[in-house]
Amino acid sequence: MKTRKILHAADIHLDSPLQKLDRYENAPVEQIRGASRRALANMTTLAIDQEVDLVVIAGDLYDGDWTDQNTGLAFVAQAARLSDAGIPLLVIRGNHDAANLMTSSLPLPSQPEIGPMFLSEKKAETRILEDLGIAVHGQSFARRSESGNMAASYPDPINGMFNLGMLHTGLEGNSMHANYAPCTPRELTDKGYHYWALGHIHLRANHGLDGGPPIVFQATCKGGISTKRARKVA
Ligand SMILES: [Mn+2]
Repeated sequence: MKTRKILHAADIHLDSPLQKLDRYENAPVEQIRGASRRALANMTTLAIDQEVDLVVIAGDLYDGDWTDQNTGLAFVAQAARLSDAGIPLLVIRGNHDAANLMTSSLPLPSQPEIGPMFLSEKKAETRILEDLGIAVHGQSFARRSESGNMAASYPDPINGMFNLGMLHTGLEGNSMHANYAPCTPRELTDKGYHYWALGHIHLRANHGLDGGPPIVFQATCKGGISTKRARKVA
């Protein structure tokens, strides 16, 4: 099997207002406010420098509805850099940027071979990257709260391909208050995929079971945001 490089990111929370920052005297407010944009630009540079084959963003790319178009334009600029480098990008929406929260959009670079950058919120879908032998399965949040087990309706893996699942989830199977696509590592493992690209928890961790695929949360905004905030479930 040939080696392919996939960059998995999540929870960029682009232009997050970072509330309560003014409580801290002498906080470098301007520098911190730009942190999420720098994180996105750094991620893009890394993908290009490393010549990755695919970038996936597993939800909460945006912190919420944009206050103006500049937030969207900041993403379009980075998406265009990836597109110019010939790197496909797939994104799912999380609870912060659920489909029904977002009131405007901007045209994104087209990816005729694999379809729109954002995966559907209507049902789980599969995108095939034929040349790479990769199948990406995923679904966007339709609304801020998704209390159903979204992963349960994800499509079966495709034989002979590298199957990657994208899911925004709190990964709390039996929690009473699981509003974030509850499911367990066992259920994800049983899907038969080769990698689970999760989002929602801002702490890098692999929840993969012995003998199963990696089930991974990524920490984002490295260096820009305090550990306290980074540990918060958003
Ligand atoms: Mn989230």
